[in-house]
Amino acid sequence: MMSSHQTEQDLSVAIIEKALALGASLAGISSLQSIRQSPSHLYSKNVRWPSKAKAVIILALKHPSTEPSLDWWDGNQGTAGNRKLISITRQLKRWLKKNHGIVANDLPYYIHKGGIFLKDSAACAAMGVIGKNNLLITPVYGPRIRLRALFVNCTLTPTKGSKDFLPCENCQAPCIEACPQNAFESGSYDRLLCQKQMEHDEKESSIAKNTGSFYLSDPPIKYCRACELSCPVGHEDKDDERIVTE
Ligand code: B12
Repeated sequence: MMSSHQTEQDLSVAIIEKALALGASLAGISSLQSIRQSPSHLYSKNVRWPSKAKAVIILALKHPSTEPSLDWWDGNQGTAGNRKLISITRQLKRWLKKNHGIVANDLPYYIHKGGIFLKDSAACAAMGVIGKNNLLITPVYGPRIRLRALFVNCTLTPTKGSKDFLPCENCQAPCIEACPQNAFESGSYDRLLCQKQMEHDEKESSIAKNTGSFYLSDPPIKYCRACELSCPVGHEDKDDERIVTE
């Protein structure tokens, strides 16, 4: 557990620094209470909350357009980007236990397997805001990041971001125009239309194989990223930037 001379804030800063040192592009912390109150968690009652969980650490990995293969779905733990995130969360989990006696649970991607809604969680940790494209937009990488999270059994100091970050306010929203299915035509995101595109992408990738399953996919599925890659926010090659706790 926390040593007597280490404050909760010191520990929280140390955790963020460790996550970045392990290869996360961004890291944030939120209380479980804030995440429970976020729109997707209020809307869906299917999330399983471990009884001892008190805070959530959220990690982001940049997925720049220059490295498209990070996002290709081959079914082996999803994508190469997700494998990297899994590796970082596992190392962070071991470090938390060994150095601080903190028990952490690495959360799965899907809600029905015990995961949480990651965009809402990252927004609660002030890592970015939900944009017109319905994605988490971060100041440094725009929406071109992927997320993963850990529950921990102790309270931590939530990360804070700038309240002035309003990336969609004066934007002409090229994301809306870019969608091949016009999923934003009604003024908000239409999940069914987006899913139609995903099914199209799966068929495209499965032409050369016949496994009968999309979960192990060779060649990999190259899911549409139009609403993400058209977003002008953030820079592809900018150095990693940390979020500070106050
Ligand atoms: C199921 C799922 C899908 C489904 C359905 C998506 C949906 N939005 O319903 C399909 C397959 C269609 C899909 C598509 C895509 N997905 Co997806 N998907 C998920 C998954 C597993 C759960 C999302 C979900 O069901 N949300 C619940 C629904 C009801 O809510 P929602 O549409 O997200 O809208 C909520 C938020 O916007 C929130 N909200 C709005 N304003 C605010 C403000 C604040 C302050 C807060 C806190 C919340 C908030 O309230 C809304 C209603 O609940 C997550 C991973 C995870 N565990 O979270 C990834 C995830 C959201 N997907 C992701 C991505 C990248 C994509 C795609 C670009 C495809 C791709 N190449 O990967 C598209 C983009 C779609 C889009 N523009 O939204 C990333 C998002 C990264 C980011 N920068 O935000 C995630 C987090 C996965 C990851 N690996 O990191 N996805």
